[in-house]
Amino acid sequence: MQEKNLMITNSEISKVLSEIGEYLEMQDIPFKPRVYEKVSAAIDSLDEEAAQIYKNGGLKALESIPGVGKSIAEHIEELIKTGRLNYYEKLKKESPVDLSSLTKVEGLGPKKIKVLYQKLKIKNLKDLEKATKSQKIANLEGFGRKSEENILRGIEFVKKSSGRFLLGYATDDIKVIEKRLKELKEVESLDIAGSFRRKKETIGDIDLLAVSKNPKKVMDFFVKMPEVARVFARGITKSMVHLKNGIDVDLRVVNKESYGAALNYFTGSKAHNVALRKIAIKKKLKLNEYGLFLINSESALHKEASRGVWQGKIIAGRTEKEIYNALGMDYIEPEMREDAGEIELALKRKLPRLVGYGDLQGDLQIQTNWTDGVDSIEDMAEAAIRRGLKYIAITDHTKRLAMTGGLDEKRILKQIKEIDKLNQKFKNRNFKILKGTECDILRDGSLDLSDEILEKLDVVGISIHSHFKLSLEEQTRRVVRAMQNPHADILFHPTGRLIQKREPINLDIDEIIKIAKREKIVLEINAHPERLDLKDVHIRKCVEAGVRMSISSDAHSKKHFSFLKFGVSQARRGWAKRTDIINAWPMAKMMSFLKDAGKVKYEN
Ligand code: DGT
Ligand code: CA
Ligand code: CA
Ligand code: ZN
Repeated sequence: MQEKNLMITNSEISKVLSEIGEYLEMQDIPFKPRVYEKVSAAIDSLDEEAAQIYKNGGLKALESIPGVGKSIAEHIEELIKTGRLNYYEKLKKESPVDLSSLTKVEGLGPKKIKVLYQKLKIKNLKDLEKATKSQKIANLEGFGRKSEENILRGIEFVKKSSGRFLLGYATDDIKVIEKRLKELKEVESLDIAGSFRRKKETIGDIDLLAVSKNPKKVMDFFVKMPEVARVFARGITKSMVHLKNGIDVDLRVVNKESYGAALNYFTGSKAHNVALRKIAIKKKLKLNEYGLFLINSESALHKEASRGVWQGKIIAGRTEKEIYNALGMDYIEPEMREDAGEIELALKRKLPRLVGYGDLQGDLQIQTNWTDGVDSIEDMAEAAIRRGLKYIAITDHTKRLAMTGGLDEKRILKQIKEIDKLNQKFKNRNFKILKGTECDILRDGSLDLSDEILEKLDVVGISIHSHFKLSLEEQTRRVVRAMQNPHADILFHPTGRLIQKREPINLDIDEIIKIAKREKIVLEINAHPERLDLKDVHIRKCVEAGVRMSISSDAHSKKHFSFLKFGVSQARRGWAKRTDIINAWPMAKMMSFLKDAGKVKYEN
C-alpha cells in the first residue's frame, strides 16, 4: 500500500507532458507540441497506471502506449523513477514567463502569451492585469479592444475561483484517503461531511468525521499520510492538514453518542443548520454538534460547558435520522441541505424521492475515436456493459468542429452502418448502441447536418461550440431556433459554461425551459466535472416546469463513464426524481419519448 502511494499517477505524468507541449509551442517548434498534447491525453485515459506498466514491461511496454515513441518513453521512465524530469525543469527554468498561471486565463494560449511577453514584457497574472488596465493590449496586433476586455474578465474569473476545487477532480484523491482511514482498525466509522457530502460543484476543503476509541493513533496516522504536505494543527479530537494536491483536510474524532449530531452539523450547509436550530428552539429543544437536548430551564441554556458537555437531557444524537425525526420531520438527503425549501417539505413529510445513484440505464452523450474521443465504438460499448449500462448513444461531433475531425454526412452514414454491424454482435448481450450526433448549432441557429441525415438517427443532440459571446437576445434566439428543428432531441450542455474556466453564454434560461416544454426537447445535465451544466438551480426550474432532462457523461474515453455519478449528484441537488430523467427510464419508454421530441405536442 505504501509503495502505491508514492507512485507517480497518470494524471501527474499527463500534466507534465502537456506543459512540455505548451513550452515547445511558445518556442514555435513545429509538430512536437501536438505530439506531447496527444500523448498527454493518451496517458490520462489509460486504465492501468503507467508506473505499473513500466514495472511490468519496462521501456518497451511504455512504447506500446499510443503515440509514445522512444524519447517520450524515456521521459516517462525518468518521471516514474525519480518523480521529476530534467527536460521539463529545464524548459520551465528557461521560460521567462509563468505559463501555467497565464494559461488559466480563457483564450490565452502559448502563442499569445509569447507575443505578450515579447511586446509588453508580461510574465505573470499581475503584469497581465496591469497591462489590461492601462489598455496596452488593445493596441497590440492580433488582440484589440474586445480581446483585452475578455482577458480582463478572464483574470477576474481566475481570481474569483482560486482556492476552490472541482468536486469531480478532487473525488478520487479523497476516496483514497477515506478508504485508507476506514481500513485502520482503530477507526469504528468514518464519513466525509461538508460540501463534499452535499456534492457541491466546487469544494473549499474536506471535513472528515470519525469515531474511535483511540483518537491519538488515528491522528498520528492521519498527519503522517504520504499525501500530506503540511500539518496546520494536530490534536486529540481535531487535526488539520494541507495536502500536496492543494486541498485542506480537517479530521475530527467524536463520540458515538454524538455522531449523528456531529455529522449533521459538519455536513451543513450553515444555512440549513441555522434553520434546523430554529425549529429545535420552537420545540423547546437545543440542537448542536453534540446532540438534540431538552431545555428544562432557562439557566440550563447558559450552562453549556466550553468543551462540549451539554448538561441537559439528550433525546437524539446517534444518527441523523433520529435527529430529523425528533424534530418532527423526514430525513433530508445531504444534496438538498441548502435551506432552499427542503425543511418546509420535510416538516410536511412531502420531500421528493430523488433520482438514485444506481438508476441510470444508459448514457446519452459519448464521443469516440471517429472524432476527438480516444476509444472505438466497440470499446466504449464494452466499458458501458462493465458498468451495468444497457445502452449508449454515440454522439460524435459534426463537421463544423473541424479540429475534432467532426463528421460530415458521408462519414455519419458510414458510422451508422458500423453501429448496425456492432449491434448484431451485441444482440445476445442485452445491450444496444444508439445512433446519434452532437450536432453543432451554427451562428444563425441552423444545424450542421441535413434533415435527411438527422432523421436517420436515434438521438440528435444539439450544442453550441462557437460564438459564445452573442447578446442575450441573439443567443437565446439562436438556441430556440435550433430547438425548433423537428429532429432535435436533446440540448447538450445548455449554458456552455466551464467551471472556473469559462462563463456561461448569455441565455434566457426561462425562455429555453418554456420552449423545451413546448417542443418536447430534453435538456442535458452534463456530468463532466468542469461542466455540470445544467446547474442545480436550473434543474429545479425544469422539475417544476415538467421539462425532462438527461444525465450524460460526455465521455471522450472509457474512463469517463465514471463522471456519470457527478451528474446524478447535480440532478439530486436540483431535486430531480427518476421520472424527470429520461435515461433513468426503461429504454423503450425513453425511445418513444424521443420519437415525439421536436414534434410540437401540447401535452404533459
Ligand atoms: P466549503 O468547504 O466552503 O466548500 O463548504 P462547507 O459547507 O464544507 O463549509 P465548511 O468546511 O466551512 O464547514 C463545514 C460545515 O460545518 C458547514 O457546512 C456547516 C458547519 N459550520 C461551519 N461553521 C459553521 C457556523 O459558524 N455555524 C453553523 N451553524 N455551522 C457551521
Ligand atoms: Ca468543507
Ligand atoms: Ca472545513
Ligand atoms: Zn468533444
